[in-house]
Amino acid sequence: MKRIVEIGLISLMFLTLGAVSCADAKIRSYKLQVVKEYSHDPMAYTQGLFFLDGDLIETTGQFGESTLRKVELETGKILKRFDFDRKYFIEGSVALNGNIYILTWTNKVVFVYDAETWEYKSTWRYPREGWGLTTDGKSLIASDGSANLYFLTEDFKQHKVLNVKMNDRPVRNLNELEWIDGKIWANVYMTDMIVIINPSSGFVEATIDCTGLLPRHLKDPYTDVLNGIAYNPQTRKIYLTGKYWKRLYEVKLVEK
Ligand SMILES: [Ca+2]
Repeated sequence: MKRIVEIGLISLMFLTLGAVSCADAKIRSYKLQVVKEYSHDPMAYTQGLFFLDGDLIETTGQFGESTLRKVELETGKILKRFDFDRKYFIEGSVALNGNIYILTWTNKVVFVYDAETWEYKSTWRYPREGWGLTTDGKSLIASDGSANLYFLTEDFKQHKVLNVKMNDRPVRNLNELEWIDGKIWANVYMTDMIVIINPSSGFVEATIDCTGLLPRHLKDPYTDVLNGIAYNPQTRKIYLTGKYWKRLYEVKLVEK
């Protein structure tokens, strides 16, 4: 009898666990509606994209091509540009509390610049590869190409690791990030998919199919993957682009 009760309890535990792990079962599917298109520098290997007080800020990667730039949205013109030493491969970036934080891919350092003047402030050691970076307004949130997101203080002390899952499976290759209305949006490297992640549970709540966003006639042999999500909280508009893309798009989500 005791054994039956135990088995019953164990079954109940599994059922409960199952119920929790299936909390992401209803994953919404979106496609894109392009609202407006803008020029984007086809020499920009986009790694970080965000708005700071209405200005579009971008960081670009590759050794010898790594930059921090302020871009005029309407024209794609580079209004301000800082070139990094060719030994650095720059990755994701974000602004928080008056600073711009910039990851490097494999250099194992993070740079901090004054958000207004771009005056250099500090370099921090960083233990892992840098990929994407965003913020919830309190923590820096970084990806490293795995299925983990790392929550960090402004002096790069890690205080939380979020495992991102979809249908109980880890979502690897999380790349450029953006915090939009309490959720984390992430490019998934080498795909046309963006996932919308619950920052508490790590569950993917929705996927966005971005297939065909950049039309074939705007592609050339250098055109690389979809990467770069920026949200302007002042206008509540969302922008997407890709590495070496000739266009940047304002988009809206449409339920599939
Ligand atoms: Ca971003």
